[in-house]
Amino acid sequence: MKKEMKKILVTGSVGQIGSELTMELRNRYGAENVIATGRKTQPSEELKNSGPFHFINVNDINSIEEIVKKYDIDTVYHMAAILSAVGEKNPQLCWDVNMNGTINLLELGIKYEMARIIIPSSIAVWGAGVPLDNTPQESVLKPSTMYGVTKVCGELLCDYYVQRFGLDIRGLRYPGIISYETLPGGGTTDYAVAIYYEAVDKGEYTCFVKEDTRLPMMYMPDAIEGTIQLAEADFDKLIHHSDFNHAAMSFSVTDLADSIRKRIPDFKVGYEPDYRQAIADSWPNSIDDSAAQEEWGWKPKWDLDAMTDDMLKHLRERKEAGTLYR
Ligand code: AKB
Repeated sequence: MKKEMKKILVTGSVGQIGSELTMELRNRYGAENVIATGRKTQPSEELKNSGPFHFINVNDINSIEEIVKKYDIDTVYHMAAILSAVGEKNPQLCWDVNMNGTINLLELGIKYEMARIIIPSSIAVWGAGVPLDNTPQESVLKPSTMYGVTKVCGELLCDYYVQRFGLDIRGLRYPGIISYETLPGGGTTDYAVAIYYEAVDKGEYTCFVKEDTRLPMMYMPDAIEGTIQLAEADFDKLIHHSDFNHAAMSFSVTDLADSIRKRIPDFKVGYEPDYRQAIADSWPNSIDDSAAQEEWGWKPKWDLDAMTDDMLKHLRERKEAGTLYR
């Protein structure tokens, strides 16, 4: 029988996705029922004042367990992770946070008989040996980054806990996520967010990957909707669990710059590729998410031009208010 999700813990709630996901979960399930947590970064006033917030360290199982017991947590959205670019600067930290954080939550999931645990994966699971266009759900997983290694291990670990212990765990492979509320922290796809901020702020941007770099991307409202939709899907209809390809759009930096230039004609982009180019080159151009469509009805709403209109509208408002970078 499907267990109810009544008290939700969000790890990484101060991060790019976690901050918006927490606010949406509070809207849907009630602010007092969504416990936001972070490691060190101060939460925004909105996050702090709209419901419970605590500092925890996902590597320290006791610090998570304290919150699980205090609030009688039955559902976890585990958003805390070290992303690809920071992970390449500090691979051991990446392994430590991503793997130990994950297994700690899975163990608490068993101990407290949790209803559901949502643990995102990423397009970083791929590396050499896959078709770069429309990469299939079932494909060789040979990542070339530590972040990718932890995401492949995380998917396998979650599926093991589903089969071995009957835990209800779900996860999706996020593409690059673009948003205007909270800046991303240390990923390779961060250029697709920075370009909008710099277009509004300075009218020019120097990109750290080449103009023909093409990656799967998604606008934040789709990412939030998809994540909650998967969490609420009927478990009996799921064939996959922790590794759903999750797609919306795919574009090169040139396509992105052109979309901005339609609205800011003088916008200039320069290119100075760095170590992140090799990471981007190891990932697919686009991915096939038919399993997500078939098993839980996934359908994105946002395309590149609609996203550009919305991003520029919000960032211009913020610039006028003097809070562009907050
Ligand atoms: C990153 O670039 O590391 C992340 C991701 C694609 O998972 N945004």
